[in-house]
Amino acid sequence: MSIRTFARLAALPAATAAVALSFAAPASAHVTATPSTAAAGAYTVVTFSVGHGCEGSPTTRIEIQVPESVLSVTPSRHPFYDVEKTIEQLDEPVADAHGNEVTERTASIVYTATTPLPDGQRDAFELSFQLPDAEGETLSFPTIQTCQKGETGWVEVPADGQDPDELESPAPAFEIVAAEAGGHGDDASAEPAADEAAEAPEGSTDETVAADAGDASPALGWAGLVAGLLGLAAGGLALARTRSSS
Ligand SMILES: [Cu+2]
Repeated sequence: MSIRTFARLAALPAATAAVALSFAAPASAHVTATPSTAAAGAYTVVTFSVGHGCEGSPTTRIEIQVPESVLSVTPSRHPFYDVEKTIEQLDEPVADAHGNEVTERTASIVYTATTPLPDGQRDAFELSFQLPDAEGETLSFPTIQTCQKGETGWVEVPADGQDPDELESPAPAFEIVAAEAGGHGDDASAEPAADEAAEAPEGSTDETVAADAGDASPALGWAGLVAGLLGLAAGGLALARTRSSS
């Protein structure tokens, strides 16, 4: 009797420690969103990882809701899921990055498993899209995880100033950061659209930055060498002319 009581008392701190540990590192087990880049205006691929089922039950369906400031999303295909896009009409048409009128947007992406994802194995889902030009904005993707038994809504969004780690089932989210100097230049070369002309001052700044960057300097080096050789040739020519005239 007294031994059993002692065993219970001894087990208590261990149990408390285990609980504390599970609260300390919840993020790894939740549904998380990891962008390839979070730079404002950049094209990104966001990887959503699902770390476990619903209290032990295998996952059969994942629905990712797209935040309103993102218009169009392209999901990567997935061998174990049927992938479906849900489209919704916009209340008012908006102009996209190329000045085209857009009347609808991707509201959500739904992955339906052809083979359920066992609990204890992770899976990853990729969405490709252009980030809004909104440095400092947090993009939240409320996600519904449906399992053979039960469902988890990863839909909680932290209130102002609240630590997202305090939430029991936070929506996968990330914050948009400042635009990259080189990133915009890359986009410009890939898509020489009409809107680039309107952004001429910004574009010229990017070129200045690119000229200072390491990969541009070999070309500048060659240009300098060619210019130097031309100057030398011109000088030689002038010298020859001077000599022949004298
Ligand atoms: Cu979790």
